[in-house]
Amino acid sequence: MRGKFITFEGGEGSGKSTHTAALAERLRARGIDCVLTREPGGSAGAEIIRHIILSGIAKPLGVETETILFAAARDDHVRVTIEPALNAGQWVICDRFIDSTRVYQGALGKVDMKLIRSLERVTVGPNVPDLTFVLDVPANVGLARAKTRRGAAAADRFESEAVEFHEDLRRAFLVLAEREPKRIVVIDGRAPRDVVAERIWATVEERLLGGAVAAAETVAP
Ligand code: T5A
Repeated sequence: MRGKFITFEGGEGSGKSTHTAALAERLRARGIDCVLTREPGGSAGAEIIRHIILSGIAKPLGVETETILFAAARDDHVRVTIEPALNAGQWVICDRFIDSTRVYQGALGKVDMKLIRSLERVTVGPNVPDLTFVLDVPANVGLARAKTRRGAAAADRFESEAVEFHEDLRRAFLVLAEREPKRIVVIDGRAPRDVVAERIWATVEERLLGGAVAAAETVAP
């Protein structure tokens, strides 16, 4: 049986890396084989493109070119990592995916959504996420967390944008969630880590495991 595909979205420092890893660990503990991956990146070719984009060297080429670079990275990632895993019955947990392009390049970058949707059709095809979490935190909270985590390292291409840009990002993710409530679930990322993790797990149980894990845990000795 084909595996499930779960993506995590949200602003900088909203907790995506923390919670993709926590969910993968929890699924593995329940005997579900899963692949933990991220965008941009997640395959050898896509990691090279990640470096080009996040270093900022492609910024002078314009936002359309950056969008095409994200799409090229996604194409490699889907073909090499995501699709084979799903076809082999593994679950795939991905830190950022199509909604990041729709928000960063589409809503904020003003790239024509027709171009973005066309690129999605080519790169993603049928591999649309079964479930997407948007971790919602105020921009100042996320940026402060991201800054603490990176220590003395320089902010990347998008982290170094103004705080207003990050507030606009937050709103744009919430708009997407309103448009696709069947796929996208918003989680308040300000809550303590274990509370956020429990809310995510409860949603995965309800939406993708049909409550089966909860029932099994109730009867276990
Ligand atoms: N991008 C990406 C596009 O523009 N278009 C696209 O199509 C795609 C795919 C990727 C950049 O590329 C852009 C968006 C991004 O700007 P990245 O380096 O992968 O950049 O960085 P981000 O995805 O933004 O991830 P970050 O690493 O900044 O943040 P995370 O993963 O959301 O946060 P995380 O888990 O590392 O947590 C940050 C800190 O907060 C703590 C953690 O321990 C960590 O120290 N934390 C909490 N603290 C308190 N309470 C909680 N609940 C906490 N949860 C985590």
